[in-house]
Amino acid sequence: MQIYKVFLTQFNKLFLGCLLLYFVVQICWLVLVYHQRQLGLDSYFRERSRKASSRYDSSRKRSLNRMLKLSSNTYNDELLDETMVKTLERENATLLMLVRNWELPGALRSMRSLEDRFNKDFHYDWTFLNDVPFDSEFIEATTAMASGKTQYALIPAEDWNRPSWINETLFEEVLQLMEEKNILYGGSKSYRNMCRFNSGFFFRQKILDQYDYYFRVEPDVEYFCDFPYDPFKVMRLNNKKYGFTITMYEYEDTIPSLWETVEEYLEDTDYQDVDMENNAYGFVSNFDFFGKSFAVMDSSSDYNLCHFWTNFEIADLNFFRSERYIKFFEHLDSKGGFYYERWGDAPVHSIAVSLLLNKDEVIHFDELGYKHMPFGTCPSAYYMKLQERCLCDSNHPDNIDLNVISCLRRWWKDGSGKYFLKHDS
Ligand SMILES: Nc1nc2c(ncn2[C@@H]2O[C@H](COP(=O)(O)OP(=O)(O)OP(=O)(O)O)[C@@H](O)[C@H]2O)c(=O)[nH]1
Ligand SMILES: *[C@@H]1O[C@H](CO)[C@@H](O)[C@H](O)[C@H]1NC(C)=O
Ligand SMILES: *[C@@H]1O[C@H](CO)[C@@H](O)[C@H](O)[C@H]1NC(C)=O
Ligand SMILES: [Mg+2]
Repeated sequence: MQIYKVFLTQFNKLFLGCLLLYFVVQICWLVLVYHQRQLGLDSYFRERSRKASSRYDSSRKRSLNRMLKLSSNTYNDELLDETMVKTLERENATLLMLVRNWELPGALRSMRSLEDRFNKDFHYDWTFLNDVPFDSEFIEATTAMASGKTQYALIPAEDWNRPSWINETLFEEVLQLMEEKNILYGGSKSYRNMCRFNSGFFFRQKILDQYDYYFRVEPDVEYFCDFPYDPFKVMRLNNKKYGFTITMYEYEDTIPSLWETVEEYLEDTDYQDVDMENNAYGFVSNFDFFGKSFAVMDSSSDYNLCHFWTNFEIADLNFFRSERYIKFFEHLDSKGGFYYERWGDAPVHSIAVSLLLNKDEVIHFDELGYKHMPFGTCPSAYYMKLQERCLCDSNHPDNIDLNVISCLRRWWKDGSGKYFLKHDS
């Protein structure tokens, strides 16, 4: 009996010992396997990480690798050809800023950005316009900031002020009404002068007679990337008359009767100046759904409210100087809508461009990142952004291009658009 008990406890001990040993071995095994796997994963990720971090070396060392093919979201690869890139010979052109003295800090910021990104290599003239004389501080600081010649001109009062035939009683009523309706700049008199000036008079300033092209610059804008080319040269060599970077819908409240005035102009002139076959009429008049997004703006006219954002504008002065543009402007001006409503130069330029030009004479500068509060555009081509030292995020919500309020996809479709969209639908 005794022996039997001893045997049993001994057996139990042995059994428990074995069990313990088994578990210990098992755990060690698991730890070992897990550790091995970790080691494997670590080296896997280390390798991945090493690859990723050296993946773009070739484009970083861009001076060693000029032949690199840039991926681009442009639809005209020739723009990035060597001949178009950085030929330093200047075109007949000026950088142009309408600006007030007190906007000096913003003017300097814009100048610094454009000089760094483009003009430091070219030294194009800067032309400044103002409805009052520029003060010496403004002249001194902007001249110091410019890499090219600077010149300053005073706008003649008759090109700036409200014409005497505007009904002052009606005008004051309208101002108050629009102010109450909280329409952007609805209560501002000077803003209206500015819009009318930019629509019908800037290109008639004597100081611009000596140029063919201008590049409009506003205070407090930013250019996100190095310019891969001289846009003026691109314009001339490709026979472009108007260039833009951002396009979007306009607030209808500012232009209730603009479109009917345009239609009246078309009838009055018997469509003689417009080539409905080849112009971009569809860009401003099509309402069809496009892609997944809807037009966010409701329009009560046949104008879909699309316009080029004119705070950025590179264009041929001869287009605006042309008889047909002047006729178009005078017709609009005679209705008083610049004052009785608040017609902006953006819809006015855009409608004129879409009617009077061939759509292939308009260029979307796809590669030029640009920001004017509150919107910007950033090239989506990854390698191009590296190459052109872009400081922007194409996936950021501020990037307007694929936003519902942008008209860019309409431009691709109804303007001189993306090739595959024009031909595959
Ligand atoms: N000389 C002068 N320039 C003006 C006047 N009003 C506007 N400008 C300029 O005209 C351009 C457009 O005016 P902005 O005030 O920028 O108008 P906006 O771009 O529609 O609106 P924000 O930039 O959002 O204020 C800018 O270059 C201004 O400096 C003015 O009364 N006199
Ligand atoms: C000016 O507008 C007011 C208000 O609409 C109107 O009563 C007046 O007759 C107009 N004057 C002229 C000369 O048209
Ligand atoms: C530049 O363009 C203007 C306006 O078209 C013209 O008068 C002038 O002669 C041109 N200058 C040069 C150097 O071609
Ligand atoms: Mg502005």
